[in-house]
Amino acid sequence: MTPDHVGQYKNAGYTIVPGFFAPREAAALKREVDRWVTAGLPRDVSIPDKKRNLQLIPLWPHSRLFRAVPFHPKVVQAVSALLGDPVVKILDQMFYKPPGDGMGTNWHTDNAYFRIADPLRGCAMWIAIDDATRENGTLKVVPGAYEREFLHDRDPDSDHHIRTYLDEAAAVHCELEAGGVVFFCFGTPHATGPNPSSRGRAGVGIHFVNRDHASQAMRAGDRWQHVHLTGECATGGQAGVRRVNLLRDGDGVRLIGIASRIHGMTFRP
Ligand SMILES: O=C(O)CCC(=O)C(=O)O
Repeated sequence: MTPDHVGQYKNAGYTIVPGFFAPREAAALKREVDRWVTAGLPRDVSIPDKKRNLQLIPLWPHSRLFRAVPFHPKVVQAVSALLGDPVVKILDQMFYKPPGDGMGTNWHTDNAYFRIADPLRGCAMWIAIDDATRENGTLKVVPGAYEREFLHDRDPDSDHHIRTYLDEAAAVHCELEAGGVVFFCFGTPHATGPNPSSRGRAGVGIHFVNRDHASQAMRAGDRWQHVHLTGECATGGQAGVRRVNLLRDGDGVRLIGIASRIHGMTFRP
């Protein structure tokens, strides 16, 4: 993450970082995703008779590796530079588009879900798990639109998503080899295309927010994680730390425990 990347993020609401993860790291991430797909963990969230759009959310209960990813020094440096400290990770998810009938995810902004006042103070890190091209429906973003208010409706193609409608003439197709990353802020409209190709394509989205700009719902901690990456509550993800993070599972009820036990590892693929 260079100053140019940070400048582009602040001006355009997104930035693309090819090769963010080293090939060895990218291969480890893909192994995890392949394991979930083979085990049938992701759920098809398209409505019946549509093409398939498989989603797994959240990821952290399923993978020590993905619990560790936010603590990767490169990730901490990047989100700290983009959002300012203290940074908290709140969510992770994976979308898998099967070959042939893989369906895109329609246009939306993450702020339609998260609702923070300054859309630049929260971002997604979208990781290309497979090479992501225009042909297999890579991530698209609309530059410079993050301050606009986009109305969202129920997404007729999905059983729980919402969507907006926009003129996508200005959209940028973020083509990336596996391991490349797009950072985009909560206000940036984004979508993915269908995957008519002969190979599956997966992307992982991890969401971060500057804690001081979090919404009331985020502070309440019922729906999203509070994994402190920087600031006085940061654990570093290492064993032996004393701070307790109250992390809750998908039902929003179970106290998961001490952050060091949850995140007690460094990023070692
Ligand atoms: O990868 C996808 O299909 C959708 C990604 C996305 O919309 C998100 O991470 O918010």
